[in-house]
Amino acid sequence: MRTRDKVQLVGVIQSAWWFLLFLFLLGDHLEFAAAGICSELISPLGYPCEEHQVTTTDGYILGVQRISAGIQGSTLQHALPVFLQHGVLAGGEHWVLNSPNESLAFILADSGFDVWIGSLRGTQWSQGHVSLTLNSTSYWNWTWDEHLNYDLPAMLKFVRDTTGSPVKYVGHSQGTIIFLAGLTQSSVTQYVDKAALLAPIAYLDHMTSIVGNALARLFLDQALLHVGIREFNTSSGVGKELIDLYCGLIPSDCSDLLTAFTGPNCCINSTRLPFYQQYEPQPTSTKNIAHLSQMVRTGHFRKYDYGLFGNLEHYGQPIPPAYSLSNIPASFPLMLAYGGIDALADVNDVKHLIDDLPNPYVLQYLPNYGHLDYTIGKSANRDVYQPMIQFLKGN
Ligand SMILES: *[C@@H]1O[C@H](CO)[C@@H](O)[C@H](O)[C@H]1NC(C)=O
Ligand SMILES: *[C@@H]1O[C@H](CO)[C@@H](O)[C@H](O)[C@H]1NC(C)=O
Ligand SMILES: *[C@@H]1O[C@H](CO)[C@@H](O)[C@H](O)[C@H]1NC(C)=O
Ligand SMILES: *[C@@H]1O[C@H](CO)[C@@H](O)[C@H](O)[C@H]1NC(C)=O
Ligand SMILES: CC(=O)N[C@H]1CO[C@H](CO)[C@@H](O)[C@@H]1O
Repeated sequence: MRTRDKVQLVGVIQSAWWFLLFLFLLGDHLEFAAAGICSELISPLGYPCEEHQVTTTDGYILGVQRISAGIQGSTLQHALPVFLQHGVLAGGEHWVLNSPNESLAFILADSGFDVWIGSLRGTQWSQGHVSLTLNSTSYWNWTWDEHLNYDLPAMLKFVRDTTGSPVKYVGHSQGTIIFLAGLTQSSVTQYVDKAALLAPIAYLDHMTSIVGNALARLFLDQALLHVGIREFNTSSGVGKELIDLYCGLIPSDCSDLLTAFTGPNCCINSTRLPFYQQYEPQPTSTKNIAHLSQMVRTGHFRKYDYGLFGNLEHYGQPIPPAYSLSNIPASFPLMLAYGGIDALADVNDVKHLIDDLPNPYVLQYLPNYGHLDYTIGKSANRDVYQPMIQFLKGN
């Protein structure tokens, strides 16, 4: 081979190598870009955003995002860490679905908080596991008891350890169920020193959501018997059958799955529904839907009911243990914000919850608010977030 040919060959190999490296890096980059709340919903708006992964002691790998500064001139020095916990059929994206002046995560960042966003196991952002695959029945074998016992402490400990400060907690819907249950057994107070609960839930027996009631009262036990423990995904399986049935019954409502589950709202921007539905409803486990349905049917705030023999085996008693709200420390700074037309956190159930608490805490009632107005409502900033920020920052 002549020297010139050799040089050309080396050049070709080098170019090919660079090209492969380029593809590899691009592939890596694309995979990252396709996978994260930061790259899809936060960074494009100009906010600094970090993706983190937290592994629970039972092996679930959860996505956690940090918005480490606002874009309106706030600094991070002495910023209070605040952790945002979404509800069921939503994920961490729920806090950043609207414009920066409407979405709680951005508003908090612009108000000087160090914002952390959690996503519970099973949601699009938290589907990893150290050994189980998504299509195994064991992967989906959990309810909000496990969100409380594994996901929440893993994420809160991570935020507390990373920031070195106690954390402020903001939960919505199921994010309030697990926090209230956590307060009854002191498993969250080692990480959290103040909490605001939006659309708070401990009791569900007055819930008026049509789909929720259908799930709880008609179909779910049978469905569970037929399919075993599984993912509850509104695009497939039991979830899809339920939605198809609902759409058959109330076709005019069918384009709006979010409100089908959560009932009416005062202040949702309906032109954004197609955008919300690119992300939600998020998956959960069928077993978790069964646990929520148990709350609807029984009116109790208890652990998952395995049936008489299962309960004896799991809990050493015939009925599942109660989360006793009177155990919550009376001195814990807690704010509850609830709405008059909320179909999930029904006013009667919230009043029952408040009656059972050892202290009335800080209450905010908005007669015209529904379940999703607290998170994706156009006016939540003025009506809810500004008073809540005063509460979170106050002594
Ligand atoms: C489950 O998923 C894994 C990887 O995600 C795949 O290799 C396997 O074939 C799947 N098993 C079934 C039964 O679908
Ligand atoms: C699901 O979890 C329960 C309780 O932890 C356990 O008894 C059962 O064997 C598990 N089932 C599967 C399929 O993993
Ligand atoms: C839900 O089910 C659909 C259809 O089977 C599937 O394409 C999708 O990936 C599932 N969603 C999640 C987040 O698992
Ligand atoms: C409502 O949503 C549309 C479409 O995303 C958007 O252009 C508009 O600014 C939104 N209005 C408000 C008040 O957020
Ligand atoms: C209350 C308020 O200022 N809302 C504005 C937030 O931003 C959107 C989109 O930029 C505007 O349409 C709202 O009027």
